[in-house]
Amino acid sequence: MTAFSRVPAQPGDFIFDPNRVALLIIDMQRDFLYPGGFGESLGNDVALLRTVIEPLAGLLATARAAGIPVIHTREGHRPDLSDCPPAKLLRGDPAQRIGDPGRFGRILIRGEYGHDIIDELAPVDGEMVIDKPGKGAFYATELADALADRGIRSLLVTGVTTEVCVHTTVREANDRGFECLVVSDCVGSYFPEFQRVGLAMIAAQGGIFGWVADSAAVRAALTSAVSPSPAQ
Ligand code: C5J
Repeated sequence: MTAFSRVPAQPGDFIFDPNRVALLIIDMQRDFLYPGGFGESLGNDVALLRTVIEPLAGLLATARAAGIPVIHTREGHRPDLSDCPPAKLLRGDPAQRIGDPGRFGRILIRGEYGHDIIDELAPVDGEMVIDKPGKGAFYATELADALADRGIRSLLVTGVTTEVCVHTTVREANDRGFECLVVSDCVGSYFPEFQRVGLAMIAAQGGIFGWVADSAAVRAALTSAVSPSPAQ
């Protein structure tokens, strides 16, 4: 018989099967989070994103200890930009386009230093890394197949940025029938207002896109899911 786990959340308890849940870490890349990277060069305050690192490192450690599958994503493109639609390439600051040289290598190009995941959350053996050309992690990637292969039905969603790649991915997942819990202190935005509203939008209208809870609540549920029975 399956023992379900429960996280106190908005708009109500998030109930999941610990054998069918994964931790999804969206785009925790150097270029978005490190001082001097692409994000900062566009005038953003990376300190707002960096608040995510410590709680997410804690949640990642708990997930690894609990044996929960961990999937990392990276936003970026092939060096020849063949997977970057002109509509995306031409957007933003003309002086800093995707593929242009940046402080940490060519901006958002696979294989460049800035494109890779921050050292603090570096994937370990056995963890999947999905390279995605879009904002959503399902678009033009192997994510749907990977989740199906592992029997995953519920996602603990973390990473950056809340209103862009996290939101797009949660909406894609929701439409595909996954139950998503967005971990409030493990997602971040360069814009405090977008962070607040982005989280509110997930849980609004009875959880129109999913659930929201903080990492302490999620870690408690993951830890108790693997605690040995006191009767043994
Ligand atoms: C952005 C992302 N903000 N990972 N990417 O362009 O949210």
